[in-house]
Amino acid sequence: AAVFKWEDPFLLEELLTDEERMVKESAHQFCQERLMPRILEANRHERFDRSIMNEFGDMGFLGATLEGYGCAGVSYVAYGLMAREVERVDSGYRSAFSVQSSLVMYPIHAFGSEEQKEKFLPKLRSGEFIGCFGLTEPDAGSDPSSMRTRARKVDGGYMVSGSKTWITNAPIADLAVVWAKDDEGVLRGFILEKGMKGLTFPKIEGKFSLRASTTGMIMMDEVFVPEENRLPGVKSFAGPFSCLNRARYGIAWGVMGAAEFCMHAARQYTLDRKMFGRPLANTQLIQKKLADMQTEIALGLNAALRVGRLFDEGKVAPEMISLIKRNNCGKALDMARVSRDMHGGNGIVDEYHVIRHVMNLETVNTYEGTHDVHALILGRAITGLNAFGA
Ligand code: TGC
Ligand code: FAD
Repeated sequence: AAVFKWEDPFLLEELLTDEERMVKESAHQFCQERLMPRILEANRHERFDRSIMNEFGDMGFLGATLEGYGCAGVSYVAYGLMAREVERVDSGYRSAFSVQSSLVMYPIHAFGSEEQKEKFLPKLRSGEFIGCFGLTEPDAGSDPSSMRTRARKVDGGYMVSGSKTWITNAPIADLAVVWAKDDEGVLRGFILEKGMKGLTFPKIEGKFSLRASTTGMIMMDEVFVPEENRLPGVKSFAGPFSCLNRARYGIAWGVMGAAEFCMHAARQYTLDRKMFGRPLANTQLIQKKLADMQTEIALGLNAALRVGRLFDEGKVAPEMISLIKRNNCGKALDMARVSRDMHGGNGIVDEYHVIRHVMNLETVNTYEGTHDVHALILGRAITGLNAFGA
């Protein structure tokens, strides 16, 4: 007879290849054994342990979908499974993993020269180098095309000036992939290296969200960037957006990991806790909340798997990614809030971990295109009318 597994209602596990199942299991074990014990203190003290990047490297997580340069060359589904396991622990750790893989290594692999690939990819893959991605500016968030950062052509390279903000990993970065417009207004991508004159990475303090991830700015005051550090394969926003497609796809999986943590915690807590003479889980309202969570997680994971398969078949459209990024982030945030409520007063204490997921998911719902911006991307596809600008 067919079985119903409450934690995997549609038997998603059976839809994975042997390699993907292995990736998932080793990622799960690593994240639970190595990351979970550190997260409470890291979040309390706003600390990112730099050695986590080396450990990600040792696990083969960094740039895992890429071919060559020591990268693992696994499927996009396997990449999604890694994101899910990392974010089951913390969205900040998943951020560090996504940025390095999808926003730094991918563009160097896709748009870089052979020399750039050989110089940077092996060290990024191992975690010896940390990279960051500078698109957002203080006055250009949802609308990156209004950016002010400029790359003026000079002898032997470019003078880059401007500022980027909300940049994950910037304060600990060895290099930054920075997007800037040239003299003709054409978008270009550059690899800026720590130590270049005029380049600084100030830290943003006081975040209530993603506290275990370091966030900062990239300040560029007439930074000379030699021609050999320009990404030769990019000359439009299609470049950075193709990086975002990959990161957004990983986020759609990742947030389901955070949601699963919150649901499992709420289930256990309400089984254990008695109120009015019986376990909380033995009440109709609590069971309805658990059923809602189980449903959203099952739908969200199966949608992410479908998009992952299409990615691997070369048939993914950006709108598919907008749909799952938007829905899975919004639903995960709702579920984390409900789980927090089900934990009562304990729900606000970091030792139960749920409030940390609530706080983190506020950011995840906003970065990589806000919940509403992805609605507008879908709205444009549905109606043929562009609600963004003029
Ligand atoms: P639009 O006219 O739509 O497009 C301009 C050019 O880009 C192409 N394009 C895409 N290509 C590939 N994938 C996509 N998803 C693409 N979307 C657009 C398009 O075909 C066109 O190409 P070409 O060659 O004809 O020039 O541009 P628009 O200015 O109207 O765009 C509007 C909008 C709102 C969709 C876009 O600006 C947007 O996505 N805004 C959101 C900004 C955003 O997501 N920022 C993320 C910053 S990075 C980040 O948050 C990292 S956090 C990571 C972490 O810590 O985990
Ligand atoms: P705004 O664009 O000012 O939006 C404010 C509000 O207005 C939102 O609710 C939005 O949905 C809404 N809105 C905007 N336009 C419209 C419209 N046309 N119609 C209706 N509503 C609209 N960026 C990077 O480049 N690299 C990184 O590594 C990175 N890491 C980040 C890490 C963290 C912790 C955070 C918080 C952000 C990070 N970001 C990064 C930036 C992130 O991508 C932006 O915050 C995001 O794109 C939104 O931009 P904004 O914050 O300027 O908000």
